[in-house]
Amino acid sequence: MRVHVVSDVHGAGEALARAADGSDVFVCLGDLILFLDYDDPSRGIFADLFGSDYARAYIEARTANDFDRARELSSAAWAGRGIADSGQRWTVMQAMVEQQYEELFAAMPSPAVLTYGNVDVPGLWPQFLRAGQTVVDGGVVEVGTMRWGFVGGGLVSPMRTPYEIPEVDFARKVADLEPVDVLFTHIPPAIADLTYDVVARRFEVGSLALLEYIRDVQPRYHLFGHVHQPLARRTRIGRTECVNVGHFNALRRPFMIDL
Ligand SMILES: [Mn+2]
Repeated sequence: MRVHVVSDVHGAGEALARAADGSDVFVCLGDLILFLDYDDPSRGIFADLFGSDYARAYIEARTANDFDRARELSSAAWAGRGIADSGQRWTVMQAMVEQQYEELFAAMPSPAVLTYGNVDVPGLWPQFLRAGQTVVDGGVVEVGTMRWGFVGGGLVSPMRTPYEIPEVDFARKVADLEPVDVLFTHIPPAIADLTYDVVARRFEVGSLALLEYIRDVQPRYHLFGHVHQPLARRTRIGRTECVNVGHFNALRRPFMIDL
């Protein structure tokens, strides 16, 4: 069975529309929204709102891991639009997120099995999902003779993305997952080679609960995304092959595997 998997779509709707071509099953591991494009500062919600010069400065601050500076820039930009409180900010942002979801779910192949990334707003998905697009977050689907498990979302981080879950809640979702043949998540297990981003030069947050699950259950594969430029694309934990399926927004092609 030929399976195509994408993750970290970040606004790449045109490529997404073709991503299932030639596959038997299509899987999307989330991060549909594009707030900031580190490779092209003219794309994304922040550039649309405040211009690409602002986006460039904001990206610089975040790349330097200077989150105080990033927050200052963001406060100043919102103040410049006369918007002070975070509720009002979210009203403006939500409209732009909805616009992106409108385009991305129109491009999203169907049938598809999906889970959320950390740069997603789960509460907005139901109004955009099409027939045949199934969302699984903390659950198992049977595909042929295989059991596939899905756990969505990210962990709390300094990036303050929209769907970050406290470690204890994420661990509960993982612990409640029955044994599976293939594990699909947005984030990697907590292994330094898999969580370190060599371009951003920082560790993203990986999950100890996933590491523990893989050691116990030993699925054939663990497929995930989240780390856009990882030190290692893959590693093995016992019998489990752990693979980062790649940054779809940059690669514009799916990860392909026969299962
Ligand atoms: Mn991402």
